[in-house]
Amino acid sequence: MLEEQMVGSIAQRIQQELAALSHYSATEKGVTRLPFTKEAEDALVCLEKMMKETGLSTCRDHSGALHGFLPGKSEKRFIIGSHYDSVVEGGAYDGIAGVVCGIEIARHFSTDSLPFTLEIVAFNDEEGVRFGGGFLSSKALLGELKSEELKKYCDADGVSCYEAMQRSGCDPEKIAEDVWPLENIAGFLEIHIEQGARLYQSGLPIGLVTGIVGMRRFDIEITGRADHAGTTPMTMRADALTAAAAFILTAQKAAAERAAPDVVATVGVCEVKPGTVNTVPAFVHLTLDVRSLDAAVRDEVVETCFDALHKAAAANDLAVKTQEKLTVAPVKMDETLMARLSEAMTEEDIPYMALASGAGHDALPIARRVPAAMLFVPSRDGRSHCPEEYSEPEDFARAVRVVIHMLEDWSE
Ligand code: HGY
Ligand code: MN
Ligand code: MN
Repeated sequence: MLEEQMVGSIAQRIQQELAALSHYSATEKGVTRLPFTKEAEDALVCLEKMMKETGLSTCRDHSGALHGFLPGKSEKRFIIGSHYDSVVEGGAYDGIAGVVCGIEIARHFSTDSLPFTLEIVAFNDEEGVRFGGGFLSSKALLGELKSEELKKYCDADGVSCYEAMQRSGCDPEKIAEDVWPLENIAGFLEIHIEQGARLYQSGLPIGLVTGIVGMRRFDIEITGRADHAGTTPMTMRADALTAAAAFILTAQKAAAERAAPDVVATVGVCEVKPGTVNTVPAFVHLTLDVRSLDAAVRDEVVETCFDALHKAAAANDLAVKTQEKLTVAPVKMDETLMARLSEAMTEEDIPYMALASGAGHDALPIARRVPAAMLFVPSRDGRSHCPEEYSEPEDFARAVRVVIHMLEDWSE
């Protein structure tokens, strides 16, 4: 059991470290730390230094993830981690706070004090914001990524993930060398901000995650014809934005009418070309992100969206090209790990609530392959993926305290 004073110093250190890490950003407003960029590299160097100062041996893998190891009494591994990349103008806590908490947990133990090797991981490109996929490191470590695929994912400048990896000194042809020994993993744990308002509104300091939504993400290109806005009659247009508008409104309606908080659909990107006030839109690039705890419901919403798109395209003489960038099934978290965490919270007299995650996390692909659990800390006003994102350092320290308690009590 950690004394209050110790928890206070953990909270203070976490706050200082996250403040320092938030400066590794391409934007003044919020945090922008996209994969294989200078700011990502600078953050990784800082995390590497923190790991080494905590007594961990460190190494990087070919996906750009950083690993810290504390040897234990067996070759079995217990892995704690989260991602260090961010969205554009996001917050200072999403992902990277889970890495800092992992390092704090490791700091509490010494070599050979635990029944397994403790591995702390900073995953790369969980968000998929730059190249459109997501879960790059976690899928690579699970052996679920082929280097060929990385050539298909390109950023707005047409740079593929494959090329960006090479430019930053990673070798995409070697990602298969990094695959975890899955049969040797005792468990995976991710501490993360909730990024929603349920926990914050409950007033409770910790959330025990029961499951994570399944996701499907698409890139959509609609091609019509550029024409003069003044001289082209409405009946003679091939206006790409009309089909985009039908698609966007259908996505919003198809998810909202399910009236379930886990069923969501988002068109986050809408680029119109040539994008001038007096030209009929010739081209629109959209993205679609659909989620649900129920894969069948998720798929129904996707189908409804594309039915509407193809109907509008046919009625307006438009061509449609779609690429599915991410398909990941919903998962339930591991009951045994959840029970261990629940016991630790009871013994530490920390109240908590059980809830599902509407956000995706590296635990999402991982939980399908190894026993995985997540602890949430509240996001102030439920805000995330924006500069307003904030969580209390004391809440992170409580989550660290729970995991330390669980690991100290761990007997096979
Ligand atoms: O999109 C998500 O839910 C996560 O932030 N990657
Ligand atoms: Mn995120
Ligand atoms: Mn995240």
